[in-house]
Amino acid sequence: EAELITKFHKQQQIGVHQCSSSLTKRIKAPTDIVWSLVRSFDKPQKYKPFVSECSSRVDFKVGTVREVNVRSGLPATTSTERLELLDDEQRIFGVRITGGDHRLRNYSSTITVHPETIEGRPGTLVIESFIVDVPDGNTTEETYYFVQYLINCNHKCLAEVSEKIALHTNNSGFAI
Ligand code: A8S
Repeated sequence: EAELITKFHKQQQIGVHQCSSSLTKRIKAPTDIVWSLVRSFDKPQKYKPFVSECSSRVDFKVGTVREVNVRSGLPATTSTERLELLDDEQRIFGVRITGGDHRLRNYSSTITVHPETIEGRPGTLVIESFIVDVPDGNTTEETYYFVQYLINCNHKCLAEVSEKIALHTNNSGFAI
């Protein structure tokens, strides 16, 4: 795990008013299922519980920008996000937030998806790293806490959705 983080999530130089960290999640579903959800830049609402709508072209590629609407209850309504990295071979997905009505300036994240045997079955290790400015009026600790809470919610739902799909899919990969 530490090795994968060093290899795929090299920390950029972080500034004084920035914070950065990485979070991991183990999912009891095959890597193909998890990766197909993670890579769907046009439909983050498939697994992100705070996203209500997303306007992105279906034929997205690196450089494509999406506008995401956030559910009420959070200090945010919209987010403008650019696809920075999409590598289907190594399963690397990178997004940068370029604007929107929220407090996370210069937010950037990288997600990698790795096969791993869990309880003797094909499972998946997800690693997500982020870097963001600490907003004026907040401490670094508050910023970590807020972002980690959101990412952990995303990971929990990603696991639930993936595991549900895995249950309804037989070994040949066809839905039954
Ligand atoms: C992601 C990760 C994050 C998303 C955050 C941290 C966000 O969509 C939400 C609330 C905010 O205040 C900021 O990969 C923002 O989704 C749920 C609108 C960016």
